[in-house]
Amino acid sequence: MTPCALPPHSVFPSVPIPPTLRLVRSFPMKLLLLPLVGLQLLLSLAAAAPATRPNILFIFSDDHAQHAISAYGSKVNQTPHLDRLARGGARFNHAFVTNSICTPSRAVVLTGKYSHANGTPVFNVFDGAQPTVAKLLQAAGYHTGMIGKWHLGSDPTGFDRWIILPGQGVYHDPDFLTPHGRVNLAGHVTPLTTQLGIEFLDTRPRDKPFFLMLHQKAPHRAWEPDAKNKALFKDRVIPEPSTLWDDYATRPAALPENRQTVARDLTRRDLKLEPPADLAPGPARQQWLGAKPMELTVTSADGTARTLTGPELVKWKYQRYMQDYLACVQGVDDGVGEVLDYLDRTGLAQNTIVIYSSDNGWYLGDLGMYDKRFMYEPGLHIPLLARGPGIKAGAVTDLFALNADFAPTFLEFAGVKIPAEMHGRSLVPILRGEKPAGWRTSAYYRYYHDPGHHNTRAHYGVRTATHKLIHYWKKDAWELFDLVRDPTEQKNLAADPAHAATLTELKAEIVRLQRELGDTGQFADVIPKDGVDAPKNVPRLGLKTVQEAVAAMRP
Ligand SMILES: [Ca+2]
Repeated sequence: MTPCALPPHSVFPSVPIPPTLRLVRSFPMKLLLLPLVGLQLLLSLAAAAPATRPNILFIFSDDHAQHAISAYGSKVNQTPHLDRLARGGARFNHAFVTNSICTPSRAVVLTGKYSHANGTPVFNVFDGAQPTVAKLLQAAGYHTGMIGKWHLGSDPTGFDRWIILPGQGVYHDPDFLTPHGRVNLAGHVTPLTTQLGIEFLDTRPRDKPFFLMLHQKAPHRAWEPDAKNKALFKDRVIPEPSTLWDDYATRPAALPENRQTVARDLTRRDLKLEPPADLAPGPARQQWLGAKPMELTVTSADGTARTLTGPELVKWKYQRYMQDYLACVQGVDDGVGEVLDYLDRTGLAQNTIVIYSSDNGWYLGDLGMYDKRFMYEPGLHIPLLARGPGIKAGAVTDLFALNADFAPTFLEFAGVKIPAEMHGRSLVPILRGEKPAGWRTSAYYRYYHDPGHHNTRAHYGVRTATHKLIHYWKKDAWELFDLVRDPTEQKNLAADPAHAATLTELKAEIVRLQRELGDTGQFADVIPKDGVDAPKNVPRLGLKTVQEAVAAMRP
């Protein structure tokens, strides 16, 4: 099936009529010629869209831990639809983010370049004038779309149609920005984003392959699932990770001062505690919700009240956090299922590459934390699943992928030349089941947002198949881990003479990678100002249906 193949129920209204055909249609004998026109149109469509160019559907979520997907062996949840994607395609065990936070990651995905080269190392506004994969695919004849969480501050460029959440967006009855202004949609953001994606596909021009970036907000903090999934997870008891009680004793450089711990840093808002009835909306109520309770009275199902402190309270907080987080993940998984069903139903599945990933890693209570940022394994790893024409079903690889590889991968699928300045490499050969010669055996990472929202210290580092070296450069503190013997990174070996050779070798590897990537410390000392959450002064277009919202996506 070609990209322009039509589902049985399709009609032609969105296909533009070339000027020559419009002349033919104005001829007095037009009624007699109409069947011919239809034939010519079909022939011209077939010529415009060769069968070799697949559609590309990139489904992206926000803060979805790799280890919260059952295809990756999750111990905490089941994700049947993502598993279906994994079974029908390829799974990367070691897909890494290059800077584990929202905005920078999205800039890397669009440009194929590390933060120091794309200019967005923190939450600063992305320069949309630079080349992006969307622009390249659009220029190559793809119909390009961007739906959902964007979080880059500037308006999307390179998209034929776009509808994005303002800043972080909200979970319930969200506003979206379109080229014409701000629209409001009723309902929960996750199913709404899915429906917008399906409506986009349904109304796409049939004479072009499509490239759609379908970006879910979930499961980002403050983890507000829809009612169905909230009820599903309300009483679940989630297993605790082995490192929930990590005291950081062997890693004093940066971990002890982090403010993203389950024990101390979850707020009443995070824990969905109800403010006192007499606390009217306003600053006092916000302050109440933002407080971090260290003692809490909870009521059990049998009606008995208990006051929790210490480890008992930490256990309770972990359960509350994880129940809502996983319920949000379930919404994302449901949406993946709906989109896969749509592709199957319309026959699009045969010529559509579907890729699933998330913008950064995530701590499921691992090392005592929630959130991302740190280069430890849960923060560094991201999900990466892909299926479609040319992708080997059931393939599982340990080869290292980076989020900087996504853009080159999309381009190779589309038959578009990959710009030399992109840092990433195309994953297409690996997806075919090959092991490309000279594939990377180390991965470079750099995080800048210090102190940021969670007092996370800036660091860079390298990961190999067996080791990781992290440098907190503002403190000149090094952490070396043996990932084979110590996969949860509990023991820093940097000062251990027995590992001095490895330390020297990995320091040299960091220098080599920084040179190769052109990282000369562009944002090492001074980081740009945050700006992606600034309010937008655009017309308010009011409450819209999904169909009306998609109609407003065209510039
Ligand atoms: Ca994120």
